[in-house]
Order: sequence, then C-alpha cells, then structure tokens
Amino acid sequence: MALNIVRKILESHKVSGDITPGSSVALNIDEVYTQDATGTMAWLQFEAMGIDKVKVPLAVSYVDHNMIQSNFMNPDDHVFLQSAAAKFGAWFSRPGNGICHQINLERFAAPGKIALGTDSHTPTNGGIGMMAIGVGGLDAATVMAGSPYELTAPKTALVKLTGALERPWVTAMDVILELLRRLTVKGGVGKIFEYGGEGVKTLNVTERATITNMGAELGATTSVFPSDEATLKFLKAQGRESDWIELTADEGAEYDEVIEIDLSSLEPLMSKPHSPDAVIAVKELSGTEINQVCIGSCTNSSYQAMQAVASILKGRRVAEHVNLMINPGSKQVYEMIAGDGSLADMIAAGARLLEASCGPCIGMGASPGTGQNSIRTYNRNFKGRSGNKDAFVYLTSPLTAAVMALKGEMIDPRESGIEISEFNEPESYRINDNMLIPPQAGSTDKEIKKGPNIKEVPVKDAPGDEIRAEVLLKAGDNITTDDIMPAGSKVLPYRSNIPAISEFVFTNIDSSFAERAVKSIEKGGGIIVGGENYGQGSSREHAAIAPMHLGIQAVIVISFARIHRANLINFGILPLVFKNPEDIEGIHKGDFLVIGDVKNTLLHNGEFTIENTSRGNVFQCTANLNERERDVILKGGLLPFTKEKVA
Ligand code: MIC
Ligand code: SF4
Repeated sequence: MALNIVRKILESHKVSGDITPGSSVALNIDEVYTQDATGTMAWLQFEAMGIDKVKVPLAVSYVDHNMIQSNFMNPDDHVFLQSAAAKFGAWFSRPGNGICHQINLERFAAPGKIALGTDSHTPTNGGIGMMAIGVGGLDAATVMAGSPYELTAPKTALVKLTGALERPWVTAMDVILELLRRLTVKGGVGKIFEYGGEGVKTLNVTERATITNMGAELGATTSVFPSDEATLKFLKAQGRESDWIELTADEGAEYDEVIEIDLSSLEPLMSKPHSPDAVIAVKELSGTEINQVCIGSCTNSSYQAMQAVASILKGRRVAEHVNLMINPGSKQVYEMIAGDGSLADMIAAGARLLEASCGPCIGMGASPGTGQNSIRTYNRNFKGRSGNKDAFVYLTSPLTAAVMALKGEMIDPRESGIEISEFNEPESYRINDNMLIPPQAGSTDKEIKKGPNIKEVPVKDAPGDEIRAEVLLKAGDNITTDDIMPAGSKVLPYRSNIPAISEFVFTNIDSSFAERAVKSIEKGGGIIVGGENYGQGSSREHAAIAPMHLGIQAVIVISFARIHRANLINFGILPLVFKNPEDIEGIHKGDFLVIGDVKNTLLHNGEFTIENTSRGNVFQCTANLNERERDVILKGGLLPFTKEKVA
C-alpha cells in the first residue's frame, strides 16, 4: 500500500491501536522536551511519579521563556530545572542558549522520529521531517516515565506546493499566512499537514520550519515536510549528517484532503490584530504609521532571518519614531551574526538587541505603548499578549518587518526600493554546544533544588455522581489559553505556584472570575461555557490546573482545541461538547446546572443530560472520551491514574 509520510512515521512508532483517523493509537516516543514556563510543572509531576530516570531515548529541558530576573522566582525555577535534569537524566539547555524549538531543530531533531514538546510550537521540528507534537506538561511527564503517548489519530491533509517564491521579498512566512487566511485558526483541528509537491525543494529546512511552526495557529496536531537533499544539507551543516534518512511519500499515497498553494502567486502578507488568521496583503495598509518592530521568536529567528534583516538594515537608520527589537533564536545564530558582521549592522542601524529567548513574544519585556502599532515576526497576536491590551499587533515576515522599521510605516517591501541579495545556506553552522549540559551517569541521588515559589502540584478528587455548579463564565468562539491563563512578565513567574497563578485566571476577560470561582467552591464549584475552538493556542496546562484549583468541574463548549482538551482531562475536568450547538443560547452566566449520573454516563460513554435549574430547561452533551481518557477522569486526573499504575 502506498503510504504518505504521516502514516509511515505513525506506523513505525505504533505500540497498539489503530492509525485510522479518529481511532486511538499508542506511540513510542523518541524525544521529549520541555521549556521552563511549562517545564517546572512537568518535572514536578515527573518527580511526583516516583521514577528514577527518564525512560525515553532523549529528554531535553530548555530555559527560554521566563528570562527576566526581576526577583528570585525565575532564577529559582532555572536552578530547579537544572537540578531536575541532572537527577533524572535529561539534557539541560542553559538560559541564554536560545529558544527551545530553534535549538532543537539545530541540535537534536531528526527525520522520521517523533518528539513531544511541552509547547504548542513543537511542530517547528517538522521542517526537518520529524513528527513533533505539542503536549501538556503532564502528558510529557507520563511519557518520560515510560508510557507510550496516546493520540487520537488525525486526518492527513496534503499541502501541495507548486511554483517557487518570488524572492527575495516573498518568504516562507507568507506561505503559512496564506494557509491561515484560507483555513482560519480552527481549520487544522484534527489534522496533520503534510507538505509535498515540486515547490518543496525550493524551500530550505529553515524556511520549512517557519511554516510548520505556525501550523500550530491552524489548530493542527502537527505539520511535516519530507526529508530530502535540502534536509541532508542542513544536517550536514549542523555536523549531524548521520541523523539523516530520506523520507518521502510513496507514489500514489492517499490523503484525506488536498490543498494547493502556488508559491509563485503569493505576495507579502500580514495578520491584523488580534488573530493570526486575520490575514491581508501588506499593501492594503500601506502608509499606516508604526511604532514598534519586533523581530525574532521561534517562527523567525534563524540565521537566515537574521542575516536577511541585517542586510536590509546595513548602512541605514531605523525611523526615529520606531523601536526595533531583535532577538536571535539561539546562541548559534547569535554567534554567527556576531562573526559575520550582521550584528554590527543591526546595532549601527539603531536596533535594540535582546537575548536569545522568547522575549516580547510572550510579553517578557518590550511591550508596545498605548494605541501603538507593533509589527512582529511572531506567530500570535492575541489581544493583550504583548503585555498591553491597548496596542495593535501585526504579524509579518522578518524582511517586511525590517523594511517597515526603516520606513516607519507599513509598506509592501517590493515597493521600498531596497535591494538585498539572496540567502545561501552556509556549508557549516557554527557548532558550540557549551551551553548544553548532557545527562550524567549515576546521578539519581542528586538533590533537587526548589526555591520558595515552587509549590506542589494540586490534585483533584475523583468525581462524584453529580455535579451541581454555577456557570461562572460564558465565552464566545476561539477563546485562547492566553485568555484563560494570561502570560506576560507579571504572571509567568508564578508558573510553579498554582495557588498564586490561579488568581489571574480569565483576568483579561472577566476581572472578578477568580474571586467568584473561589466563592462557588463551597456550593459545588463552577462551570465554564464556551463556543468553538475553545482553548486554542498555547499548550500551557496552567489553563486547566488553575481552573481546577478554583473548583471548575466541567467546561461545556461547541468544540475544543486539541491540547487544551487533553489538559482538562489530565486534571480531571469534564470536557463536554453540546450535542446541539444552539443549546448554548439557553445558558447564561450565573445559571445553575446539574449534571447527573456522572460515573455511569462516563462508563458507558453515553450522553449527559444537563438540567439548567435556573431556566427550567434540559440539554444534552457528550464527552467523547476514549477508554483511557475515561479512566483518567474517573480517577480525578492523570497524576493519580499514573501513580496507581506505577505502584
Ligand atoms: C506560547 O507561545 O504561547 C508559549 C508561551 O510558548 C506556550 C507555552 C506556555 O504557555 O508556556 C505555547 O505555545 O505552548
Ligand atoms: Fe516562545 Fe513565542 Fe515561540 Fe511561544 S511562540 S515558544 S513564547 S517564541
């Protein structure tokens, strides 16, 4: 049978189950990686499982998000992570080494393998032909403890690329923005995007990684490119030729869907505030004043991106009303632009250089001012994510962004009169792994160091037979995990302290949410009601643990985003979906809902009949749990479930 790349990778990693879309499949995992903002929970959970050492071939703990050290909390977390990596046998990437996805692509990713990462942009590694999936921290911990990873097998959509990009101004970023324009932020739910067609070979690994990175914004499980000559070239240049295998779809392989993009027909694009899928042609807003430009993030911080930006800035001056911030993605990239003079060109033009980290992308500094237009090469522009709800964030390619920084206004870069030469991938990247600490033998008796802000992970009780709870919030479509659990420099340091971070749940949408939730605990807890694609965006399990801590019993929505649904289950919150989406109209904030016969309905995977006692009506919901998910919920979450299995 002719197989596509997705099926080849899934089949070669299958432990049990079935890879037909919609079925449950258990997979062997080659690599698990964590980052600091989600990693503290993941490693605390791993510790709570009582296992000596990670049981996956490769585990890497990165530090890249919580980099501002304005008090003891973030540095304490870094120390904790380093000590946990040393004890449990993981690599440790020291703060300053760069953004997890960029480094993983450079130093660890390998075609044909499967990685899980505790971050939604883990699919960046798909650029090298790896199947890389974003998961919650507890899922990562469970796999590191030796369990296979269970996934509902997605559909496979072929993105057939034809033609070639109109270089130099049309870039890989425009390819993924075009896909977002067509499919929207929920267009990829339940799907893996596999790239194919003649256009593939016109893109190098770095460019492919930009595309697979931002596939996360489509809601996709992941995205993957073939592994070909270009992949070999990249791996060779990284000194990792031996990791290469050829990986292509068989002739005649079938797909659930085919989408065609003619690369030659694309133009410079950007997303308008406040959603990555609000895509327009850059020229539509030509002449609009801008105030800030931020270049970097796991989407666009490669050596190629930085070198191109520097060549635009060289010998020119950043407009006087614009702040240009640049953060290279990794130490490797930083060293290389320092070595070839690009860094000097950036500084000379007036750029403000930040360290190799997530930085402004997650609101860690460089917030725009009130009413300001910020042009960013990042992947998300949700309202408030920049640290300022009253700012307007646009997403575009590094080249378009650099041109705008010089001109001080939005402009199609093709109209700028600036010329740059085409990028040639280096024959060798600068390899200096001195900020990567390898796992050490005989380390199990090492001490784990926990600062005072690091608190135990709370655990939920197993569900009773009836849930009687108040609707604390009724939200619309596409609620992001940034809406549920905001990030930014003020909140992120509490990622290892659930009681403290819980106070910020939904603060950007409903400032009294946490207070009302705490009050509702005595009366049976709370319920959240939402529309379609609830929980899109980040993998942060805090968007489930903190609501759990606040007594949330169930979330009832029209549809869920994948990672968030998994996180709710992991923390014992019932994820319910309306049988008739229009029933949402009959529910209002403050209503009391009674969900009866909980255990029995779970056991039989039946329909829940829910009574709205405030309105005197009844409606139906389903949970669509597979066997394992059901057992997890019945135990009160994945931690009690796994502990029992290990014991
Ligand atoms: C993000 O881009 O939203 C983050 C911050 O990287 C998150 C992870 C987190 O919340 O820590 C993600 O993408 O999963
Ligand atoms: Fe970091 Fe931003 Fe990438 Fe998230 S999207 S991993 S915050 S750079």
